[in-house]
Amino acid sequence: MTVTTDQMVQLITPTGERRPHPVYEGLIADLDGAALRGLYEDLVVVRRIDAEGTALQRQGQLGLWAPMLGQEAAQIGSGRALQTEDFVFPSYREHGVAYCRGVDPADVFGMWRGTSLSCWDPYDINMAIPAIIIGAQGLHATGYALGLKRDGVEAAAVAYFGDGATSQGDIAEALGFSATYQAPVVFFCQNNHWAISEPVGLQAQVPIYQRAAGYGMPGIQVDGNDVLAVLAVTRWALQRAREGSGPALIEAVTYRMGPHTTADDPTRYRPTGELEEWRERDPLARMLALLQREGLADDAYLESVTAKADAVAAELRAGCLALPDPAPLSMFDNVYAEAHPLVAEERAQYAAYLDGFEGSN
Ligand SMILES: Cc1ncc(C[n+]2csc(CCOP(=O)(O)OP(=O)(O)O)c2C)c(N)n1
Repeated sequence: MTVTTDQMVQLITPTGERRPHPVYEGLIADLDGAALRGLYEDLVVVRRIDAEGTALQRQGQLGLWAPMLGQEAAQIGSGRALQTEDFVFPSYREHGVAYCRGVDPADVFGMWRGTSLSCWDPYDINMAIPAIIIGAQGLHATGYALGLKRDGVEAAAVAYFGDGATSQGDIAEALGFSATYQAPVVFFCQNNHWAISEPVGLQAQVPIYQRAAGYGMPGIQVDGNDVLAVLAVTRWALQRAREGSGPALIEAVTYRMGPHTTADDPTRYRPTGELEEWRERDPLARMLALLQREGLADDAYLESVTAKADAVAAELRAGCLALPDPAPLSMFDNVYAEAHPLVAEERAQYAAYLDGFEGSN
């Protein structure tokens, strides 16, 4: 079941025509030809980053990968709405957002390759490490946003999560608590239609964005395959959060075109024809059609986009293969900010265990 409504914000039709909107059109009025071309380049590059992740996993270089294929516009539109001082709390699928935050290519794969317990230093890019516990990041974002408010900092926190996460208590608590305290947090739900094998319609008896009303915050449903609409809507929600008007819930309606992770086989649960239906709404094709209509996509530009994607892919691959194996005991280093007796004991036990191997000294 596809839960969309006629309230869904859309600024580009699937065939690349501009669609007027009384509120959100004005929020992207600053985008000139160069900016539009930049957004398309971003979409192509992050699709390539994602494909590289899948290829590396298939070649045995990564243990696992969670593809974002199909969700590029939701991630680039929202990621490009962020300002440097905003702080992102992602799930495990936000590779496109990480790219917008300027992640070091060498850091993209650390957790997936098993050379690190996370992917990046959160304070390098103002983005927390990937959350594997479904929905936990909603609470982290809310707490961080309350800190921003108390410190009087004009910035916002953003929590990214999937449709399945809305059934998790943590998200319900985060929505309730942030509304009570008017925390500057934007809840960005990518409704990609599947929580592994559970279709969204099973758990969402009303469209997800409508739940916001019950918490006393605005809820907006946006076409998640329309990069301009997502950018406009996220700019709006972030700005009102930064200005002290409290949280908002965005539901970006998109589609996971690949498997849940490289360990999943969606042909076992996906109805026949659904993928083909969503291929017609491909976020990259839509933006390219817009550029072509507006005379912004000549051959030289398209070649430059391909060259950029090739360069990023080559850098990522090299960065991945060069990731150093960690010292085994380093996994105990960042469990707590300060020394902890239980961690110290576990470290000592593990060190003794490693010492027991022949040739270890
Ligand atoms: C608290 C918790 N329960 C269950 C899981 C197992 N799990 C991993 S992904 C997933 C589905 C998540 O779906 P959704 O929130 O829609 O995000 P998507 O993967 O589609 O981006 C589940 C249930 C988990 N990681 N954490």
